[in-house]
Amino acid sequence: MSANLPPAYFEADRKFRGAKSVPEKIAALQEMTSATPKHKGTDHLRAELRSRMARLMADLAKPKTTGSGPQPFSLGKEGAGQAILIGLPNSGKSQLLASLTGAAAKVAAYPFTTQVPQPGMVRYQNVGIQLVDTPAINDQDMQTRLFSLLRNTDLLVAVADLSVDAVRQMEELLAELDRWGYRLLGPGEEPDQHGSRVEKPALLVGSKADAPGGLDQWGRLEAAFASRLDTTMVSAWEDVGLDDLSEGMFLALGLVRVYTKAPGQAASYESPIVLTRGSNVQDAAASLHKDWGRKLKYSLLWGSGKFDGQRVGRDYVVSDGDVLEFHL
Ligand SMILES: Nc1nc2c(ncn2[C@@H]2O[C@H](COP(=O)(O)OP(=O)(O)OP(=O)(O)O)[C@@H](O)[C@H]2O)c(=O)[nH]1
Ligand SMILES: [Mg+2]
Repeated sequence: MSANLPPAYFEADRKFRGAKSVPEKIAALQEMTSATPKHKGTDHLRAELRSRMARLMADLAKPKTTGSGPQPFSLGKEGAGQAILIGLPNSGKSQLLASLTGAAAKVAAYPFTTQVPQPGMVRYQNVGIQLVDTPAINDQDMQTRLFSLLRNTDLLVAVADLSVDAVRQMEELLAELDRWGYRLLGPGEEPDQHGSRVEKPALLVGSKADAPGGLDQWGRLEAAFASRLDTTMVSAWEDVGLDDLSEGMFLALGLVRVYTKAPGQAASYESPIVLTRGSNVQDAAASLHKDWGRKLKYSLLWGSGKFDGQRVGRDYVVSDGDVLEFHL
C-alpha cells in the first residue's frame, strides 16, 4: 500500500535534515508526524517516526555538562511519587495546584499564564505526592522542554475544562500527546516494553465543575473516556472532588504503605515505608537500611497474612497497611 504523503511531510523532512540542534530536530519530526495521514499504509512510517522521536527525547533528557544558571524545567523528584498536571491554556491547572498543595501559583483568566513548571506537595493521608503545574501543552516555545519533563514522571494528570467543550479539549490534549509519541495508560494497563511510545499512567480530570453547564460537560467527558481511563470531576473553587483526586493519584501511582514495629511494642503509623506495588518483605527491610535486606532472617506480619503475627519470608509480597516486625 502506498503511503501517499502530502507535500507538508516532505517540507518537514527537509527541515529535519537541515536541523542543527536536538530541539530543532524534534520540532521538525513533530511536523512530519502531524503531516503523516493515519492509515495502514503509514503504520511502518509512523512507528519509525515515533522511535526517532523517542531517541531524540532521550538525548534531550541527558544532563547537560555545559551551561549554568537556573533550569526550571529540570525538577528534582520529592515525596513518594511525582504527578504532572497537563492541559490546554486556561484549563485550571494552576488553580488545582494551589488548591491541592497550597503552593503559590499564578492563576489568571488569560491563556499561557504559567511559564515555568512549579512543584507542590499533595498530602494523601500520611503520604506526600509531588504535583507539578506546567505551561499549557500547546505552547510552542515550551514543548521540547515540557515533553522531556513528562518523560521521566510517574503519573500524568490531564485536565480538561468543564466550562467549555471538555470532550473536544481532552481530544485536543490527547492528539498533542500522540504527536509527541505519548500514550496514556488506564487502570491496570501495563506499558508495552517493546513499543516505541512513551506510555504513562494517567488520570483524566474535568475541572471547574461549578461553572454553568459543568455537570452536563462532565457527563459527556465521562461517556467519552471513562471506559478506558480513570476520570475524576473537580471544582477547585468549590472544593469538590479534590480528596478523590488525591486518592486517585495515590492509587494510580501503584503505591503501598508498610509500617514497622519493634518486638513487644505497637506500630507507628506516622511515617510509612512507601513502596511500589509488588514489593516484598526484603524490599521493605532494604529501604530502611541497606544491610537489612541481606541480613533479614524472617519477619512477623500483621495485616494481609492469614493471622496476626504470621511468620513470613523475604519473598512475601506486602499489601498497603501491612505491619512488619523484622528479625535479623
Ligand atoms: N469556575 C471556576 N473557574 C476556575 C476554577 N479554577 C480555575 N478557574 C479559573 O480559570 C481561569 C484559568 O485558571 P488557571 O488555573 O490559571 O489555568 P491554567 O490551566 O493554569 O492556565 P495556563 O497557565 O494559562 O495554561 C482563571 O480565571 C481561574 O480563576 C474553578 O474551579 N471554577
Ligand atoms: Mg497556569
